[in-house]
Amino acid sequence: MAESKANTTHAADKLPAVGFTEQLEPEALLGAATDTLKINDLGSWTQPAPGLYPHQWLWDSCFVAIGLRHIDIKRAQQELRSLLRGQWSNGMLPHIIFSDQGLHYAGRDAWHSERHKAAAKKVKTTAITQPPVLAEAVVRIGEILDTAARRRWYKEMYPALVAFHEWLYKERDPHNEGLVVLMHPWESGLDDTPPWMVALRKNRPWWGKAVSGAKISPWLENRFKVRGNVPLNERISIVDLLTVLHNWRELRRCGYDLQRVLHHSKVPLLVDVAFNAILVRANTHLQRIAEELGEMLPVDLQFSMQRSKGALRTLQDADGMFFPRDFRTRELLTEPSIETFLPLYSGVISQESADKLAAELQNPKTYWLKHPVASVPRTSKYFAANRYWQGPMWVNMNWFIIDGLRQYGHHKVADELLENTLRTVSAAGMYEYFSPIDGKGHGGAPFSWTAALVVDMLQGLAIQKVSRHAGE
Ligand code: 2M8
Repeated sequence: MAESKANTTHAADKLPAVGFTEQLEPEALLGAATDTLKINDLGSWTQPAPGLYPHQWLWDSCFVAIGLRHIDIKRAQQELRSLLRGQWSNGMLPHIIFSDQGLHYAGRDAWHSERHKAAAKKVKTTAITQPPVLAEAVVRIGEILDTAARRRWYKEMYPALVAFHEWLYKERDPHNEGLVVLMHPWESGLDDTPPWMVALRKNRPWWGKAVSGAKISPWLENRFKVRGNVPLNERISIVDLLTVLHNWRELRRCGYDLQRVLHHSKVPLLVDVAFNAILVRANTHLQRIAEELGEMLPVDLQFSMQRSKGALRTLQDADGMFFPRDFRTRELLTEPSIETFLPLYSGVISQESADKLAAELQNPKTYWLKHPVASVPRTSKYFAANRYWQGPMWVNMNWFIIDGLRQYGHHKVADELLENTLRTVSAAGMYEYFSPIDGKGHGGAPFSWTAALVVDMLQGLAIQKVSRHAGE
């Protein structure tokens, strides 16, 4: 207990000052967000949070670039360029590029990526990926460049994007369904979200229960440094963590090859909702980039992209909610989570589906708590207000949902969510995640994607005010 108290103070000490009031003070908030991005800037890329996440993560850097473009467009471009250092020759963009400094339990030497012939040569990386937000970040930067600079920018990023999207379909869509399959919860980015935990627990190693004994756990927790400075009850439990690590070991044994994993391991393989919804939207962006460059996307890729649009609907149940699917059994994993709302962002579901999602989103008993959106509904047995991906509000999820709501004309809810998110961060500071009940910040701090997306949302707020004013 004493440890978590001390650690909370330590994290808060590092936070750039904000108003820390319930009032939204845009200038103070912008200042704190900008300071955070500076503190976490390691030259050509940005660490998610000091201590806890000392390396470069794939989707974190994309979010960082989306915010940074408003502050320093060249540095934002650099953030994305630095991601390409890690790209494998088969097109895969790894979920982490390791720095030489700092420890993380997904340790840099344990992946044995270098044994893979396609692995990046100059940097150490993991051998799995993360949600494909890159095309979104490239286009958001493109939006504020003049035409000539945008074309140059698109031309530079286009080959890497095409290679990444081609890899996703070639490697991870073996049945040509238009949906890609994930081999590990870290690929989803929503690490210990209930559907993944349910699936993983089915593949818990025989020794899994034994290590839940109280005596061995503190040693293990220390060994893996999984929680950094964050209170223990806010992170994944040690038993679940060991199961995650066990599944990672299985992947390593199979050389991270989907076919081998399918035939030689029981590792859960999930067709994830959020990942695929993000991919569908990324495809739309990639298409737009290709058109602007006058390029033809590879034909196979075009077919896959087209298939994806309709395929997303196969993850929907009779009530209109979306769930990940077990790749082997084809059954939906009906444990509810925030993933259900990501198809709004994809932009390819029907208006009727979108309206159903918007209604569920605003349910005050489930997701729309005082500080929405809860990452797991309050009615779920997994709900824990402060445990990461099992209840807290995350700024990146809100950012996707706001965008999606606007695509389907739900501007009032989108406006409300935007203001509520900014007010929550303004009161709490630049934390990794926030209790949806009392708005307090938790996890790593100061946290980069919170800061970057706050910068982007503040722009959105300004635009919203201007257009409201014009409409009056
Ligand atoms: C969390 O994931 C890492 C492993 O990749 C961890 O739990 O240590 C997730 O929230 C993930 O989405 C995020 O990219 C990463 C860094 O912020 O942290």
